[in-house]
Amino acid sequence: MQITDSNLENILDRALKRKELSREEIVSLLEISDKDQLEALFQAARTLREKYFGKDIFLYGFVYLSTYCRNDCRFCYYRRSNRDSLRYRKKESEVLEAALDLAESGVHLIDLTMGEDPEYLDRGQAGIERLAGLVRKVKARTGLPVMISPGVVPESALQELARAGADWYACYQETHSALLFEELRINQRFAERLNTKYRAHELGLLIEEGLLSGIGETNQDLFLSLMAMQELNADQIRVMNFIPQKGTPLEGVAGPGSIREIQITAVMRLLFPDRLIPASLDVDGLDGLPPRLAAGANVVTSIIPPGQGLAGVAQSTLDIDESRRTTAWVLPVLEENGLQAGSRAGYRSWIEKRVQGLVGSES
Ligand code: SAM
Ligand code: MD0
Ligand code: SF4
Repeated sequence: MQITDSNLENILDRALKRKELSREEIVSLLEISDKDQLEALFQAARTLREKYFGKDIFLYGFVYLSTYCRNDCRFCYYRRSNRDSLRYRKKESEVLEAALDLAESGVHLIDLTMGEDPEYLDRGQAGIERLAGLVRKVKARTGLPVMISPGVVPESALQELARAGADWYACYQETHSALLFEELRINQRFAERLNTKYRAHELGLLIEEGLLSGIGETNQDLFLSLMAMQELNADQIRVMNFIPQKGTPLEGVAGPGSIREIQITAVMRLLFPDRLIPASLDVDGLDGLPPRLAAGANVVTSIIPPGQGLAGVAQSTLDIDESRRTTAWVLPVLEENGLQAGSRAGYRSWIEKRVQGLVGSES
């Protein structure tokens, strides 16, 4: 049932005061389809972002260092069995060059992402040390915080990565419906993926949790996910619309309308006003940035240096060699939207505060 304007106003008022919202209320926000009501939701999300972050937006450089993967996720272009997909494994020197380029362009963090590449993950200690070596060098050369997105790894590997100086561990559950998870992430274990994030937190790494939207989830499932993110006390949370990929079993399935991701982003901001919430360039490219910022996102991710043969994940090529996934294109968009890049010191201090909060915390 469509929510009334006065009910919506009441819910948004309470969200602005950080009062807890009920399951029905949260689901009703996810169900809004009226244009004016959506705008009211986005306005509230922007107000909360401003309250905790002012006009500051953080920028993440993205280095997809290996597109080899031992997994076969149904939605993913880089799934093991997709012969159509572009495969590469960047050399250390290439990773460093990309990271340095990104650092010079003004990003706040380098995200080192990979498929679950057997060369790194199935070679015991040697593979993990190689990965940890990359983290250490990227950190030393760029002087920037590093996020690592390697997929599911054992606790000993997390330890090694933390020792190498990784600040963040990103690993997206996609959905918190175990049933849907099993359909999407074939032969992977729901609990293992989730638990790895708890272990990472215990080791002092910040964590990013994420969802796929338009992949068969209901709004009740989304509610479950939001609660699971709260339980996990995730430091950064995200949602990305499913983009159908050539050569995969879901190739012919229509993706959701772009509003789905944007609306969920705004609801995330209401429930997690003080967390980092990305607007990824990896879904609708640069043109998709303004509506995501308008929905309360405060990080721009998937900034990729052109001309280096580096790929995106959901959009493997969109806007990359046109240089439109660069800070040079992103910064003017921030300004047009009344926003600005935060300072590096501001980003560091946000991280430090969150890490402090982890010390002695139970989650
Ligand atoms: N391989 C590691 C893993 O799966 O955790 C790390 C990188 S993985 C490629 C990063 C994320 O990209 C996935 O968790 C998923 O949320 C997102 N993704 C992959 N394929 C996508 C698609 N077709 N549409 C939208 N997002 C996608
Ligand atoms: C992004 N393409 O931020 C990246 C990726 C992995 N940590 C992030 C999904 O959109
Ligand atoms: Fe591999 Fe990650 Fe793609 Fe799954 S989402 S197939 S783990 S790269």
